[in-house]
Amino acid sequence: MPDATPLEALATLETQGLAELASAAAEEVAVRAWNTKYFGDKGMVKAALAGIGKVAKEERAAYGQAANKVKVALETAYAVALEVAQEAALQKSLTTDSIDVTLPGRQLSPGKLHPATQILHKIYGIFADLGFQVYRTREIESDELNFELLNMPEHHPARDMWDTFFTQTPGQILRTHTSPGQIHVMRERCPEPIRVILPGMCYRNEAISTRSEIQFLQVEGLVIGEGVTMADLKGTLTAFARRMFGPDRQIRIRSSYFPFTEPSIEVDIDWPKDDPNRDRLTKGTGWLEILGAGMVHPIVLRNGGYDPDKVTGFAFGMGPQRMLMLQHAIDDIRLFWGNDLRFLRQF
Ligand code: FA5
Repeated sequence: MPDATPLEALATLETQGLAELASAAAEEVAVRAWNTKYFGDKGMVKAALAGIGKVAKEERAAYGQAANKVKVALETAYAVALEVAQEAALQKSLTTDSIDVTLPGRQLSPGKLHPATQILHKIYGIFADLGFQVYRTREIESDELNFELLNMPEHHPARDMWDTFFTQTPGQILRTHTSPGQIHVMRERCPEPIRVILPGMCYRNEAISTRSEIQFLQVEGLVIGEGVTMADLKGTLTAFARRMFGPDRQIRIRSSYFPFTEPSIEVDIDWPKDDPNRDRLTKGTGWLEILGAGMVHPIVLRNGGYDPDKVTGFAFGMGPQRMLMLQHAIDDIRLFWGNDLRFLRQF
């Protein structure tokens, strides 16, 4: 008998393939094995398609078309056979397998708010009671608002206090603190009085350490109105510290420097004398810094649209994560964004 022509060989491949698939019956494993034999890397269909190179030139077009038809026919048959086999397996398991209804159900683990969100909510609650609204502003900020309008012109040495991430758009940066929000809210509300907190994420190009992250939360506060004084700032912060850390807490005010407040202060809180961690947390002083603050600089008031001869204001900026670290003796700020459930589940 003469050798089969290439076209005859294709026809045989198709009949043989269909017959073998039929005999794989409704068994998923057998059907998949068939697929490997015909469509695997070294499968027969692939070999037949590659065989076109050995076919005489004038027959190539016809061969190619026929080979593709065989491929499609076998693929279609496989898809049907697989579905039939899977359905048969399902029916079999439904009729013969039993379900153990006495097995205990899987425990659902309810989600919780992230500890950083929890402390933010606590801070919002305290300031809401003091009559503050929450005001949100953008995280990608202009150099103008982040620095310039806060009394830090280009080349001002105070800019060194905030190592900055720049974007590829000139003049657009990731905000290094929540203070540019002061300008946004002033320009929106002027000439009305203001009493807001501005929470949100800040970014600094700093070396990451146990106390410093490149991405961290701040809560800014801003109050503007007629006759607002340093005594109001002190009273507000004392009320906040007592609600946050306990009714007997004292605050201590030290003079400091920020270009956008004058005078500027830093605020420490006294640590309970009976806490064994007191020395470690306060470096032996008994006091711990929780925020920076001051009376809004007249230049900043003017940049916000207010007349510094008519109104005054105070502002403060705190780090909620550092406060949470203090309260729970968390010794590494990197735990916050580490996504380790063993840490997060404790809150
Ligand atoms: C400021 O950012 C000022 N804008 C605060 C301010 C606002 C002063 C309004 C006056 C008026 P400072 O760089 O100190 O200040 O940051 C404030 C707080 O943010 C710090 O006390 C600290 O709690 C937190 N903080 C700063 N850098 C980091 C960091 N890398 N990681 C975590 N928290 C940080």
